[in-house]
Amino acid sequence: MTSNKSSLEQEVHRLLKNLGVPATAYTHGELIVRTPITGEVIARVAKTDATAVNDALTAARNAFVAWRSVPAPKRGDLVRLLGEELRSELPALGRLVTIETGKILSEGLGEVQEMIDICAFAAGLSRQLTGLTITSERANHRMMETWHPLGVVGVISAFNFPVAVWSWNAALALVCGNAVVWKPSEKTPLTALATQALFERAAAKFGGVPAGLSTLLVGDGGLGQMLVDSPSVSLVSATGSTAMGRAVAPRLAGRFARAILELGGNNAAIVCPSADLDLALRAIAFSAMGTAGQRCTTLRRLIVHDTIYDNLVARLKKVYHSVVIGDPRKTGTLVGPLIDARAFEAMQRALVEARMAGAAITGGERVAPDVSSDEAFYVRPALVEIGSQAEIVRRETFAPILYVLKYRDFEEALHLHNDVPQGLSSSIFTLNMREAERFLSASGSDCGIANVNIGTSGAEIGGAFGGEKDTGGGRESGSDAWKQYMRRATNTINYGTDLPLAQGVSFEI
Ligand code: UN1
Repeated sequence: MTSNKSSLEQEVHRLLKNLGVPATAYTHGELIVRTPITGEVIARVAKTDATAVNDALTAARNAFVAWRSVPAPKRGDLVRLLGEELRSELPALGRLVTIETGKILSEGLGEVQEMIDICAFAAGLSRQLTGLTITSERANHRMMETWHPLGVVGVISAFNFPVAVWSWNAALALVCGNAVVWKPSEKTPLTALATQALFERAAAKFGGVPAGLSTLLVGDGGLGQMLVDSPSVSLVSATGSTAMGRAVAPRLAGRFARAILELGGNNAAIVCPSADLDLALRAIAFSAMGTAGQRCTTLRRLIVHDTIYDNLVARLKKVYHSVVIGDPRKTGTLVGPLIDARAFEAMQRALVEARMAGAAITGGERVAPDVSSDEAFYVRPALVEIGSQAEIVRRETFAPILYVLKYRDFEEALHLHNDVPQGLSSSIFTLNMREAERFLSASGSDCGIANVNIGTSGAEIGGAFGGEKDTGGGRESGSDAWKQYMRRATNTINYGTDLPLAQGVSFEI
């Protein structure tokens, strides 16, 4: 049996075993997992059935009731321990991220680093869940607000950041006193199983963690729907397409549950005449081609001033021709495979549509390095010069396509920039402070993330992460995103002997 396994499958099983995942979870299940590196099957994962989902939700609710009374800094200790487990298993989990998603090794490791960082952030935060005190209009009264744990938090995550997105939500949710139920992408259940095993190790070291505090549901979108519709779940944080968000949001609203939606991006950068082009070139290359264009923050539109257009585009073409595409495990590779055949087909359809809209395209073809197969899709990132913001440019295609547009006047650039349905991340490359400040102002970029002289992708965990318009409006990770995982109580305390009423109302009995 073992001898029939491919070397990748063997490696995956070894990694999972070392990370503490029982073999029964990945050898005999009905969910077939392939690596995008070669397209071969690397695991068969057991799906969670409906009864087990209901059991997990009941256990999570009970766990929440116990966990909310544990002092927050103590809860922070659990997350600190999780961070330590992640730190000690960074190489193994990072490699598993690479094998399961196809992102290059330094990005696989970077994803786990992002998890470690958010655990550190959340552990510190556990001593800073602070509310305001507010002056009262009444004598001998005091007002304040208190932040209480919320309930069960559902996390629905996508394949491209299969574990970091869970950690942004879970680390905060746990220190805020909540239980977490996680439905990862069915394309990436292995890294989720490994992360759950590391959580359980941390929980065992902590001791006395209520059963069901953090659980994993493996399966298709039906399980996500159960989370969305369950009255036990107070908040759902969902990452994925705008179409998914449109389906989820009204159902949550219908039962007055909270939503954090992190949906599609159509991120642009404006390159101004004064830009440092060497710096801009590197930033554009990473943002547009990195992760094979499969980040929600991927740079998808470049808006270039006509005086530097020819120079910049010529330099970009060289980079697009020479970028190393191939096995993401190999040092030197910068672009790995697309996640699957559907992603490849969507990319090709978008390129056909762009060509029909009059675009000139460099790249986009399938390249066949040694690892290529019928189930492994490597493409040269596409640079698409296009005269206007045609319909195809306004849609998010989750692939490495960079549409390049020309502008003459700064107002025109800002207009093009904001004239798309999505509003996640944005950048400006300029050394002109008026342009930079205008871009960051109320009449500048309309995105949740606006950067100067860095690319659109690769945000740090310390800031709030998310975007506006069709991106869904949610904020995760740093800053005060934690407040969404708690409920706020406003308290008024009378320490006097009279009962003055607010607004001067008189009510004598
Ligand atoms: C995503 O693609 O869903 O800013 C998240 C970034 C990463 C997160 C991307 N920190 O590119």
